[in-house]
Amino acid sequence: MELNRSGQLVLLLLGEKRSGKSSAGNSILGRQAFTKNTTCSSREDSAIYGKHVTVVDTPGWLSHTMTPDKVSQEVYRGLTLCHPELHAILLVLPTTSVFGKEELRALEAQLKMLQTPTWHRAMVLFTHADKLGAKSIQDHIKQQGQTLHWLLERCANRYQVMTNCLSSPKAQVTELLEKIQKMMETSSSRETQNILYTRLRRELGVKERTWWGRQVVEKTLNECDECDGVPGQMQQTPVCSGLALTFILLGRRKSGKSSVGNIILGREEFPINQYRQSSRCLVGRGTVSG
Ligand SMILES: Nc1nc2c(ncn2[C@@H]2O[C@H](COP(=O)(O)OP(=O)(O)OP(=O)(O)O)[C@@H](O)[C@H]2O)c(=O)[nH]1
Ligand SMILES: [Mg+2]
Repeated sequence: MELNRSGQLVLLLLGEKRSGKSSAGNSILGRQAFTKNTTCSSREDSAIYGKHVTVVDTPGWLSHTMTPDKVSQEVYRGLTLCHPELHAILLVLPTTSVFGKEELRALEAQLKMLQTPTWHRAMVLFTHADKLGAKSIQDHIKQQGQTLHWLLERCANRYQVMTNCLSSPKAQVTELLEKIQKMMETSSSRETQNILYTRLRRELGVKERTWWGRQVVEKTLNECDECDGVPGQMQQTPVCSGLALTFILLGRRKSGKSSVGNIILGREEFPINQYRQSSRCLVGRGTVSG
């Protein structure tokens, strides 16, 4: 299996206490590398399909009571153990418990403390897959609430199931590594896009501009990744309901934004006046081709 050019893969396991992180680390590495009841972060390696795989295990946080500072510090130290480069963050969730708002808040608080872009390399790892019985993981996800759906959306719907028992299916580890490889390819093409975009801006001599006295700093997509997702904002954020699409029209004066908006919506939603320019942002909604 082709993993990455350097042939090395570094994975970080994060999650609530007793979610199955150490056991998942052992399943991935194919040996008893980590012991139960983790109090300190540690890294262990194995050769898998001829590739050097490093797993960093961390102690779990608590969602329903205050996580001790020592645990948060160890989670952060886990990140520092991910050298030369962190390739994937596995957010470990047991299929045996509900992932509600409190759990999401605790997860986001810990991710924030890491102060590193997360979502473009995050994947949900569902442990205790054996306890699903006849139920499929898709059914499990469907039965869980909006919070899990939101988390999966944040992870671009990347997830893997895992049974961490003696009889754990080897195929689950192979599938996981394949999904991580695909995720790395996608995020590296995004990074390439960012580099090209920055180079183009430089070549065109586009300077950063000041708006309302504030410097508009060019952010990479990865940095922007971190700007949203505050749990308290969940209700205020418009949720895309299946087929809804949202566009924002940006451009210089008289470039035809309002006209384009009208063409898309198929009606005169945005006033067009040859002599007066738009001075406020407007929102229009409509049904287009169903
Ligand atoms: N049946 C079953 N048990 C599991 C599975 N994964 C973990 N366990 C059990 O769940 C318990 C907790 O697993 P750990 O791997 O120690 O969980 P952890 O997240 O590392 O826990 P902390 O280090 O305390 O945060 C252990 O008793 C494991 O044997 C699984 O997929 N199936
Ligand atoms: Mg552990």
